[in-house]
Amino acid sequence: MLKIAVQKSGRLSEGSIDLLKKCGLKFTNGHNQLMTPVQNYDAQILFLRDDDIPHYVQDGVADVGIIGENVFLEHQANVDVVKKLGFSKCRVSLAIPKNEKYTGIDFFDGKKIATSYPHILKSFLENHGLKAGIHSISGSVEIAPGIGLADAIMDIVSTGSTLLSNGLKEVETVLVSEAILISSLSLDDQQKQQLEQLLFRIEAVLRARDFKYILLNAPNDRIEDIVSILPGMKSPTVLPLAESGWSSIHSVMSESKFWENIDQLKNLGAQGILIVPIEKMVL
Ligand code: PRT
Ligand code: ZN
Repeated sequence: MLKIAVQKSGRLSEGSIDLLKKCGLKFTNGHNQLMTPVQNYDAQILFLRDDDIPHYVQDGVADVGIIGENVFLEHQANVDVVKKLGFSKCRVSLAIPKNEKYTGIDFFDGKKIATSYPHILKSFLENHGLKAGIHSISGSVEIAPGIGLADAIMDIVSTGSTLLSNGLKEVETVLVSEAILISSLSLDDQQKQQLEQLLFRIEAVLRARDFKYILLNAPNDRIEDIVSILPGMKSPTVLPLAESGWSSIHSVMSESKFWENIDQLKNLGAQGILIVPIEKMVL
């Protein structure tokens, strides 16, 4: 039995539940529940506050969990980081009032900085040989300079609009973060095997997110040139069309690579180009 902890409600919930469901786990979403069984797998989903997950996994209340890297680094629990999951991306940054002149990192020496991440801030300051006062507050960090509580803040930034609307500017990125899968150090053999299975499925889902299935039609005398820029999983599939002299070419490539190569494909005579999402991808 594998107990999987996810955030009950917040910015990680949807991505975590979506990922587990795409891995084939069937369960009901836990709006009013703390725990739900997985109907088709020997596992339970625990719905918790994200801050509690690192220590629950360390203490064996849960066996694995999905949290932000920022929360993992702040809580310093003794757990394994198994995999970066590619969603809930953000950065933890230092910000100062927008009218202040930023003179570089020494700006923070002797200043007061408000944050919900005192450990991360402490080690950042130590690494840079800076001495600053740390005001640890649990929410609405961005209002601290405006009410005279601090000279600067360190907080999560995603689009930057919260900083902007509070008259602040981002001046240093302390770390970049995304959702990660963590696991307990004391899994039994069966749980280790289950984690391997889960990881195999997660990797198939994540790989599929980056790649697209591409279908296009091409004149037969251009197949070689087109195939040379379409990598495919092994090599592209080429099938004859009903119209003689033409073929359909099928391939798999990353979406960004596709956009880089689209003009070249068209110049080589590719027509009727279709880009289709891939559900799972196993190598
Ligand atoms: O209740 P619980 O303790 O479980 O949740 P929480 O309130 O502590 O966390 P939550 O749900 O806000 O965030 C969970 C995780 O999502 C964080 O630990 C990050 O890893 C990640 N994440 C990604 C974010 C953001 N993006 C984000 N934008 N966490 C918070 N924010 C905040 C940010 O602090 C700012 O105040 O959203 C606000 C808007 O950001 P901008 O820059 O887009 O304006
Ligand atoms: Zn939290």
